[in-house]
Amino acid sequence: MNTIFLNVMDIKADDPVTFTFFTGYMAMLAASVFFFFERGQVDGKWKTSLLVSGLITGIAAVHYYYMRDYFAATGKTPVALRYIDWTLTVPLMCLEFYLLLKPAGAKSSFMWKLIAASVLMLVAGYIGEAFTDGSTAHSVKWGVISTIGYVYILYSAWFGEAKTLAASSNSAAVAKGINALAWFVLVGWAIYPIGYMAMPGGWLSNMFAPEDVNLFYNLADAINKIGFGLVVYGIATSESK
Ligand SMILES: *C/C=C(C)/C=C/C=C(C)/C=C/C1=C(C)CCCC1(C)C
Repeated sequence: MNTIFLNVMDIKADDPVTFTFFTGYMAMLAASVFFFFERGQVDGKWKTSLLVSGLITGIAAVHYYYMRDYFAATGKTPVALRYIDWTLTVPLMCLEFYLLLKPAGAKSSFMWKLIAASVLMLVAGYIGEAFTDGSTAHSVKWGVISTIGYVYILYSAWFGEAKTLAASSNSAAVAKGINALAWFVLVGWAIYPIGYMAMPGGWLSNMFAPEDVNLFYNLADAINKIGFGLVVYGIATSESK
């Protein structure tokens, strides 16, 4: 096991992937500080949700710290670190849905179904990326299996259990917030499969360089992790007045 040394002198000004790794790291860190401090300003029942928002961006910040250096030092895509991050943060995003909908009657089985779907999505995606033989067949097979998990979460947010629970919630702020999260899952999360298709063997691989996968993932992570947290923050502050 070799230690990776990052020489900041080697960072080039015209390298957008490194740029987004550095800004991504700083944005995640700043967002965590914000959510942790603001936690003191909201009513008791919202404190766990804000804590989870801060944990999501905080876990991402630590992974970005390593991914950024890994990429700057090697020029390679940090697949393992990326998926370790997602394995922790995506289930926490499922937990956010559950915490918001618990007052409306959400059972823990609702949360576990979302988490199971997210694990299927991530394990299949990891096999697709980490064990690629460079073929389109491999990339498409695992991409399709992963999409089954994604579609389950999407369905729950737009038409399924999450939607039904939000409609029966007697809080307008919660209903609006769940709707905002559903949009993040539809639009923000859709950036990931596009990035996946840019990898060698992927459907868009002739349009992108292999390292461009990181541009999509870094952008999507900032939008989704900070965005999710801000939606939760918005609900909590409007309900704490
Ligand atoms: C904070 C990290 C988040 C919200 C990560 C979300 C990741 C996805 C929605 C990934 C989805 C994928 C597919 C739907 C198919 C191709 C493989 C993945 C894993 C990139």
